[in-house]
Amino acid sequence: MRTMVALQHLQEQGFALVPQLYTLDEIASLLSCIETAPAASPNFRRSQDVFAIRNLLGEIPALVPLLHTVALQALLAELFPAGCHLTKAIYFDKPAQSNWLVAWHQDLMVNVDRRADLPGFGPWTAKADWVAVQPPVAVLENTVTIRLHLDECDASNGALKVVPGSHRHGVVPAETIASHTAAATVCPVPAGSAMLMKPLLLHASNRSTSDRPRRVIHLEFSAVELPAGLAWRERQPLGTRVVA
Ligand SMILES: O=C(O)CCC(=O)C(=O)O
Repeated sequence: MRTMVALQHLQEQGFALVPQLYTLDEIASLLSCIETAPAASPNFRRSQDVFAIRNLLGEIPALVPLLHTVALQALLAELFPAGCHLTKAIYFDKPAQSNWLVAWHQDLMVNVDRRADLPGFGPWTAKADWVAVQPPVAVLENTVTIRLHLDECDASNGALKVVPGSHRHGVVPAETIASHTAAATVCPVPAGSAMLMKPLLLHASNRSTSDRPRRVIHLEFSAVELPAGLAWRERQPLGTRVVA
């Protein structure tokens, strides 16, 4: 019932809170796994204002069994009754007093394994060995992001701000984004809880004015198979339903 209310809010507003998706013991295990991982790869980026790990599950495979709890599987089964897969995983910390702010945007790009000229796909970007592309809107509409909060998060330590319902406007031209943001709301999330989000939802976050960190595991799931010749760069079968 609790999940049904969250799913309805996700469909209508583009975001939803799922309280206590993970226990505090599970959160402690996830944090310990991240903190003890060797950090030599270029996918680890640490500065005074942000600590991020790209391709999180490729970099730290030991996180997979810790994340793939019965509660996560049950949530994914409700979100994607016919099954899904993970398409992207990032860890980021906005440390205490971080100056890192994120301007209003939608998450329009997905990471893929190569560049391929396909109808509806583009623009493309390539950085080092990473290729990203804006897929057709139907792909973005099928995607759900689960932001698992490892710390209590409120406006003071950079909680996400969102524009409710903005995911229903398709790709919003950059020059009109400002006309939507008067309706923004802040999304506080307790530790162990998750914020669900549609990638087309307009979102942003402020600098931290707090002495508390704001650590998040950001997971994207989709049921979409990309056209032949293109594959999700980080695809993992994490979302597949476990048949008893
Ligand atoms: O966590 C944040 O503060 C912003 C993250 C974000 O904008 C994103 O994941 O697209």
